[in-house]
Amino acid sequence: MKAIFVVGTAGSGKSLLASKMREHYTASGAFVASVNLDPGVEDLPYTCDVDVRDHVDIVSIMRRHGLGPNGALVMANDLVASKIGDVWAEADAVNPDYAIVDTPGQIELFAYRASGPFIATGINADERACAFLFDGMLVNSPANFVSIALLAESVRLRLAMPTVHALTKVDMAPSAADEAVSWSEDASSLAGALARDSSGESLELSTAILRGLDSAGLAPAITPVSSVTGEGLVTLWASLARAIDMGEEVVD
Ligand SMILES: Nc1nc2c(ncn2[C@@H]2O[C@H](COP(=O)(O)OP(=O)(O)OP(=O)(O)O)[C@@H](O)[C@H]2O)c(=O)[nH]1
Ligand SMILES: [Mg+2]
Repeated sequence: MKAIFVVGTAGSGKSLLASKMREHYTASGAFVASVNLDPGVEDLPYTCDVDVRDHVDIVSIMRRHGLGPNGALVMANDLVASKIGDVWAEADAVNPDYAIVDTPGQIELFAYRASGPFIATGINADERACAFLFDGMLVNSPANFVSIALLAESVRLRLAMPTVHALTKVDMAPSAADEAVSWSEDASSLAGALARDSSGESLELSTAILRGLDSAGLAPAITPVSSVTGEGLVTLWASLARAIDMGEEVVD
């Protein structure tokens, strides 16, 4: 089994992209299991084969602990780690070629909590890869780009998986997407945009972070995609295939 984790900030397009990924691998003849790790989601745009909501029930958490929706969501996300063994056992029983794992919007689960790496390494997969999504609607300034790139690296640091970066929703803001892609390809154009857009301490800080990412070879190459028009998806699938192969090389 190969496992692909779809990770990104809340609303960045994880679930819709996970549905397109399912369609892609199914069309290429593979057996796919879609795994939902988001206990708070109501509707999913794909058929879910393994669902954390069968193990963590947010409505009963609200009732039992007298919590509102936000408090219940925080508690539900904490409970995901304690139930993950059951979730992965179900995925193992399905035994797909690909498990596509849609993750919760609370990205701190993977970026900061101790349970993130535990969740990610628990699945019985031969190879793992991560698709990290930059929300096309958030990457609207060079400082935001740097900030999300740093978050992407925090997640990579924790999950230690080959990672591809996608810029989502490019159909909604095509010219901003072009700009963000040019920043991802050329650190000096990003540095120039930072200098035009900010000053003082915030310019110093964002420039220092960019320098750190760039000198470590970490400035991410991002593939612009739209899950609505399909733009860029073929390129993303190709990068994902390379990332999964990279995992195989590491294992060998
Ligand atoms: N126009 C456009 N809308 C998109 C695209 N991808 C996602 N959306 C929309 O953006 C909203 C959020 O998408 P989701 O796939 O639910 O995002 P998510 O990251 O799973 O959200 P959470 O699980 O709540 O963190 C939905 O209304 C989607 O239809 C895209 O490529 N283009
Ligand atoms: Mg979602």
